This record gives sequence, structure tokens and C-alpha cells, in this order.
Amino acid sequence: KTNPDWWRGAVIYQVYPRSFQDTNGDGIGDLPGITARLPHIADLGVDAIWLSPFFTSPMADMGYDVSDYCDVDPMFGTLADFDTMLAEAHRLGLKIIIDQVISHTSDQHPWFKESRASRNNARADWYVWADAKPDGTAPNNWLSIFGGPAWEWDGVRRQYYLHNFLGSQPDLNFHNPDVQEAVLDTVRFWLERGVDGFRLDTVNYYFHDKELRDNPPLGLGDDGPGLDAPDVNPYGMQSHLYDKTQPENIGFLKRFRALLEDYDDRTAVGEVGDGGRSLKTLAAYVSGGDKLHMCYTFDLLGPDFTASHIKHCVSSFQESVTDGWVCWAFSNHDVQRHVTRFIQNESERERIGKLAISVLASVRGSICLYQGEELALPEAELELHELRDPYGIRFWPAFKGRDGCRTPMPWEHEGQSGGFSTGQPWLPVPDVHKAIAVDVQDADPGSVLAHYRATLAFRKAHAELFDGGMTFLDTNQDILIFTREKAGAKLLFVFNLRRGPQSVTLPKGMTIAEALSLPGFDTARLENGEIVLEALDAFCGRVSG
Ligand code: TEU
Ligand code: CA
Repeated sequence: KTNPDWWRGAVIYQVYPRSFQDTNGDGIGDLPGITARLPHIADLGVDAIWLSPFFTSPMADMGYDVSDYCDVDPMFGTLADFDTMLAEAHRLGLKIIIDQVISHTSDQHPWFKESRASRNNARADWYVWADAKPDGTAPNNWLSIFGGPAWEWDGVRRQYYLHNFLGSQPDLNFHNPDVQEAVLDTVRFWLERGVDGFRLDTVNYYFHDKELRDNPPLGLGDDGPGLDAPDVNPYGMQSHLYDKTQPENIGFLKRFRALLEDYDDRTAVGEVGDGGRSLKTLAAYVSGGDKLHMCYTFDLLGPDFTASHIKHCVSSFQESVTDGWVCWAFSNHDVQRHVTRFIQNESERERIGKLAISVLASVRGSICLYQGEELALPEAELELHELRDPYGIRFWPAFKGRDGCRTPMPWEHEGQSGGFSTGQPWLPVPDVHKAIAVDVQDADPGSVLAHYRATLAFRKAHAELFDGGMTFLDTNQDILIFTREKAGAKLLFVFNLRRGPQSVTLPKGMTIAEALSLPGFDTARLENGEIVLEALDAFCGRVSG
């Protein structure tokens, strides 16, 4: 192993393949498109790419419903295209993390086709099958995140099967060791191909309660619906004690990690959305150095961009998970784009976009960026007839779904699809996105894109930032103050998240040896022991002694 710890403090850029770059005019992004655009990602100064699914799939959930784990969907290209992309990424110094969606398969996966064919075939027990109650209703009260019961009746087996997501995404039965073995085989396939790591989709959904106990109603210790389900979804009214997050998962994660350890420098980051119990689950999954390398939390994916919220999330993680690494993100392909969540009006969009990445790049942990956030793209506004996300279609208009953050990357300000495709793009490219396309921002040294590059370069230049310690100082609701320290060196960070100027007095006994200019923020200054900040401003200084 040459660099087994590369993931600690890494900056990971999430690519949503459907919407990155189309090369054959079918309006859908593809692997050759990603290869062509790798220089854009490398120029940002990130360490790795997380690729959302590109595997063979009927695309009922945009590829999060896999029918062949060991092949590329023709829509995205071929295995040879994947190899080319991987080699080119490595040549540019970028690692590749792929998305393993193994909690469930597509109902078109051969395993499920066989499993559903009878009650006594070789794979009969590979999925979660259960008899109806005597009155014919579902085995228990579990609900699907995408709406309705988590059970679907199968007329051939005359039994119900479990699906935490769509009916066409049946849950694998991880209690069956053969299933674990088969899943690990698919992981081995990609390890052999040379990928650097895995993002484990819904990692806390692998195991369900074997006794199929009913979930209780939402109770004490629950945070409410959370991001797992918007308020309009009855899923949010239950406490999910039994349909996910069962203790048996620990054993499986150890097997998974042991497999990764057979190879050099590989990593696993698990997506853990577990409502109010999230920190406990995170701690269980990342501690000990023998399970996941990192957990991906939902904490910063909500509407709150206040100092108190960020301090609460980061410090409670540090207190509860003393022995484990986290990956933070403000945006991904499942949530509204963060500038839209955080701004009060359009005039502050760029400023908030810049401030947010400066904050994210300074907290302890690895970070995930989502394609387009480096342009401060706002959420796209779509009409019902344009939607493709089954979750959005189901709950429209109370919840508009996830397509508003999935529209294609605007590369150029001209053309119908902003350089994304020569054909009709699968989702429209809004005019407001084209106006702030990559080519426009490339030409502007004051752009958000330029700010991302400078900020990530600053992070790279200061080792305190990727794995240094982090200590919060007393603060009010709108001002975030912390130090990052490593090997005797210490940096002080002050972020003013208020829409008005603020000053803070340096903590007693602290002196600043040197004010470092944090990219993009040259108004903040040190004056007679006070740090004076403008609205939405940031300061960084080297602490002496
Ligand atoms: O998402 C897991 C998850 O918990 C979702 O419910 C997520 O919170 C929701 O989409 C937010 O609105 C993962 C993938 O990221 C998502 O795209 C998939 O649809 C889902 O798993 C099923 O595989
Ligand atoms: Ca294409």
C-alpha cells in the first residue's frame, strides 16, 4: 500500500453521469462524455470523483435500480469506455469511487426473476418474502420512502416482497449468507478493474428485522421526517426501528472492509440517513478501522446555513464519533441545490455560494461537492410534464422531487443545451444556467468557479485543513469561529453568516501572527484585537505560539 489514507480529508466531486456530458446526441450524458470533461474536474483541484450509477438498469430510479452489477448500461457506454475513463482519470491524478447500490436490485435483475418464480428455487430466499396476514393485507406496517406500503404482492409466489424504495427495487435479503457472497463478488469485479473506492448507497438499509415487527409511530428521540422523506410523505410519520439499521449489518461491513484490505489504497464511504439515531449509526459503522472508512451524513443537506447549526452538526459528530471519519456535503443528486436552499434573494446567490464552499473546505472531514455547485447553479424550476423522478411525480406539487438538481451541466452559454448535447437533453437546461455556464465563469477571475479553484488550492496548501484537529470557540447564532491545528501549527477561522457586518474580539490570550488571505474574502481585517467582518464574510489567521 502506497497511500492507504488518501481519503482522509479528500475532496470528492460527485458526477451524475446522465447530466454531465452527452457525446452521441441522444440527450443523455455518457462515460465518453465524462472522459472528455475530466480536465474540468482536475482543474478544480479535487482528489476523487464519485460516479453515480452507470450500471445496466431499466432506469426506474435513474440507475439506482441495477439489473447487472458487472456491466455498463448501453445508454452510458461500454466496459471499454469505463476502462478508458478510469485510466484517463488516474493519469490526471483523480481517484474514482463508484456507487454500489446493493441494498436492493432492479426487479429485472436475474436474481429477482429467479427468486420470484417459485417458493423453492435456488434463490427463493434471496429477497425478503413474507406471507400475507390472514386478511390478505401486507405482513406489517412498513412504508416505502417513495410512497405507499413497503410491500408488493407477487401473484406467482402468492407472497409479499419488501421494497424500501420503488416496487421495482426489491430489497435483497442480507440475512442470507449467499446474498452477501454474491454482492461481495460484484464488488471484487470492480476492485479488479481498478476502481479506488465505493460509495455505498443506503448502507443502513441492508438488514431488516427478521421478526418483521411493526414500526412504532414517531416518538421521542426521532428528528421527524428528516431528509429521508419530505413532510408530505407518510413515511415521515413512523419511527424506523425495524425496517432498517439492524445490528447484523456490522458483521457484513467487516466482511466488506476485509475484502477492500486485500487491495491497495481503496476506500468505502457509506450513505447513512437514519433520522434522529443517525450519530449512533454513524459511530457504529466507522469506528474501529475495520468497517467503513467514512460515513456520508445528511446533516448539512437541509435548509439551515447558520453558524449555530453548522457548529452543532460538526461538534456533535466529533463528540459522538471520536474514532471515525466523516464526509460532509451541502448538495447531492437527491436534494435541492444548496444556494437555492440558503439564499434569501437572488442577489446573494454568488456570495452565499462562495461562502459555503469556504466553510465546507475548512471543517474537519472529507467533503463531497456535487456537479454544478462550482457554478453556484440554482435549483432548476421544472413543470410536472418535464419531471422524470418517480418520487417527484408521486408527491407533486407538495414535493417537486429531485429533478431540479439533476438538469444537465451548462458548459457553454450558447446553444439549446449549453454544450451538453447536440440533441434534445433528457431534462431542459434552464436559460439562467446557461448565463452562468462554465465558459462564462472560466473567463471571469471573480467568478464562483474561480473561487472554488482558489479555495481548494488553499485547502491543499494547508495540511491543518485535511486531517488537523478542530476546536470550536464561543460564538453567537451567526458567527462561526474555530481553529484547525496540526503539528503545533494553528489556524483561526471566522465566518460571518449574518447579512450585516459583525466584529468579534479575539479569545483571551490568543494572538494572530499573520492574517492569511482566504480566497475571495479580502475585506475582513484585524483591528486592535478585534476581527472586523462585512456581511457574509470570512477571516483566516495564523495563531502564534
Ligand atoms: O438515497 C437514499 C435515501 O435515503 C433517499 O431517500 C434520499 O433521502 C431521498 O432521495 C431524498 O429526497 C439513495 C440515492 O441517493 C437515491 O438517489 C436513490 O433513489 C435511493 O438511494 C434508492 O436507491
Ligand atoms: Ca449519450
